[in-house]
Amino acid sequence: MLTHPLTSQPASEFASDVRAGLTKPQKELLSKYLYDDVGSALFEVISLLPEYGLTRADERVLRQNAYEIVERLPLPMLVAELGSGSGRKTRWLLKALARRQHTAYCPIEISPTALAMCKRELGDIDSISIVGFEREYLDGLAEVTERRKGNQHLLVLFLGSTIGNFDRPAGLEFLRQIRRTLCPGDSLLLGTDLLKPVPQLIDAYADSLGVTAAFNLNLLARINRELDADFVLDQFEHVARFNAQARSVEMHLRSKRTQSVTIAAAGFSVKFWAGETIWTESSHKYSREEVYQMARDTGFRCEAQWVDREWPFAESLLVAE
Ligand code: AVJ
Repeated sequence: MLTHPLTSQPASEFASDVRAGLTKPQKELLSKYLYDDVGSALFEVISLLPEYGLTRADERVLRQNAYEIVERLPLPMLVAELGSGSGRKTRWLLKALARRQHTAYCPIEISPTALAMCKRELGDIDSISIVGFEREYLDGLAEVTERRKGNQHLLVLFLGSTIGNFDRPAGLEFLRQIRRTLCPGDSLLLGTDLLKPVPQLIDAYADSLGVTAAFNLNLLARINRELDADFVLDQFEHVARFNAQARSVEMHLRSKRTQSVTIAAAGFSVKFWAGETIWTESSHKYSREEVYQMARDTGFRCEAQWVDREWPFAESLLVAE
């Protein structure tokens, strides 16, 4: 609820997004803002936790099937990656590709820190040249397609089940937008976390060490740091819940009591009731068949799928029709 009139214009897109999100009936903050330097570092730790098998499964499927995946791709090929993160799991694919051709690899990443990390992590692979793009996904992808030479095919990597942060309609729309930037015969390697028992899903997003809680609360700390706000962190608690209808795990921050917070650099104050939550992220979970259907619905054909047995996670090769 808005309790004070606007005192100044929002200074930045972050400020205006925070204001828009916290004035909705279900308060929300966009999950992309979880990934400042602190948040990105905390996510790296999450990916090491026993309860959170997603990232390790992703890397394992890619490592174990890298040659088979690469064999299916038409050469010569230019590789773009949406949200490279640290770049660790991409290493196996690039090494397999490098045996077949000299490859230009274009990570697209809004975080300059992640981009630098990725270049450091992958810079040592022979026959790979890295050209980073500090851009939003679709803007970066449009720029990469402009660099494509005559007969080069494009391979887009969208790993880590990042698509799961979109709700289902938005995920489909995003795949359509990717498809529009591609030519027939180009491909998209899509990583999706698969449905699993609810207690296992909840543990993955409410780990016993509290790292995911810190990752979530860091969003409030970030607003304090960057927007001169006065969130008292221990007056909020991390909540992970399964939304059965959406088939997603939702993260929220729950206000422990009635309180008011001022976000000075965004020019507003906001009231919370005891128990009221801010929704900060959804991670949608899929079935193998659903990915085939999503491909068909968005102008692709799912040509092959590889699944990790330890932690159900699928890598799907979508070819643009
Ligand atoms: C990196 C977006 C796939 O949704 O599982 C991890 C982020 N959030 N723990 C996910 C995350 C909480 C993660 N993605």
